[in-house]
Amino acid sequence: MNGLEGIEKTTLSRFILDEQRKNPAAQGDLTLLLSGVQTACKIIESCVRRAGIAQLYGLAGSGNVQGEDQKKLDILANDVFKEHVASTGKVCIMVSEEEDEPIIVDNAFGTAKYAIAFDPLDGSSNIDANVSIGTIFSIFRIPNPAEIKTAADATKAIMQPGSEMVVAGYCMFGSATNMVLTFNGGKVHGFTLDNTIGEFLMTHPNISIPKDCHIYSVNEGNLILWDEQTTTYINKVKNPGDGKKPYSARYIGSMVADVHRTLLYGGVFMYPADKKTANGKLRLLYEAAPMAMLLENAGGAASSGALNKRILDIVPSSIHQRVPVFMGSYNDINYINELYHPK
Ligand code: AHM
Ligand code: MG
Repeated sequence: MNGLEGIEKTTLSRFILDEQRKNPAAQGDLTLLLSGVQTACKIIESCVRRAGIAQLYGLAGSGNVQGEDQKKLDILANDVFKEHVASTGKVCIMVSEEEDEPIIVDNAFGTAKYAIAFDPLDGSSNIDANVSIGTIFSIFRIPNPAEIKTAADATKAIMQPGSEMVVAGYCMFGSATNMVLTFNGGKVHGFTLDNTIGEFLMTHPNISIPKDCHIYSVNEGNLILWDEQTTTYINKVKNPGDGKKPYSARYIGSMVADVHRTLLYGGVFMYPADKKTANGKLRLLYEAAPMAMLLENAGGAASSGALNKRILDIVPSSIHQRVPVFMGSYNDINYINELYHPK
């Protein structure tokens, strides 16, 4: 007995190093890149926690490419993420929700093996109310790093379907700070930031989503705009008939928080296409695809509904492309797919 029993020993850094050691050919580039991501998330968490005191709430007075108002924290998080990821020298291109054009890191052309897409602070509408928000990221491998010579080459290299992603993850700033990530084909692990030592510790190893669960999560204020299939599904879960218990509604309006709950408790999170938004609201490269990989690797499913594709199979046609999103417990997503595409 040395008094350390019961204290989790697996830090996020150690876990990532262990993953690197599984591949004898690995040269540590991804490890370094993830360490940049980790540092960025710790700094963003500190800014989020201090926002009220440091007068970081409110609008910055600008708008982003999606035509949405930018908050001061949106801009700060974007700057922090870019700085700490680009300085690793391991990415030649970054795509951010906050920037119209791809962010080109030309001093890493020819050598950087990776590309990253991110939403620096998702759930912006919740920032000023101190409701959970988070950072989402997806990392892709550059197919031929030596051939990247121009911005156009780098942009082409990141336009990959989610199924090619190397790592998907998010960091949620809630009552605690959780980093949840998965390597392609691997398990999903959750880490909690221990502020007393400044490290993420593994608290949720091998997350597995329940196959069924009675929770639905959607902005029901859009109901009159939905298509027949989405309407049928929601009516069914609210009125299952045969004396069955109706589902409970839970909607935070921060994808990170709604997906985090879905991973842990099960259920369905959705942002469908509707009569106003032909492809829904959520962006493929840095919202839908990374969350889809996390859900699938945890045993769930993620569908684009009417597009008749797994979200992970969609090849992006533009960096800010939107897609309809239905993700969560396997059996429910299967049922939604059957509604869209009856056999
Ligand atoms: P954001 O990236 O500008 O914050 O927008 C994305 C967010 C998601 O976190 C959330 O699921 C959705 O928008 C909520 O949208 P709505 O307010 O229409 O329900
Ligand atoms: Mg977002």
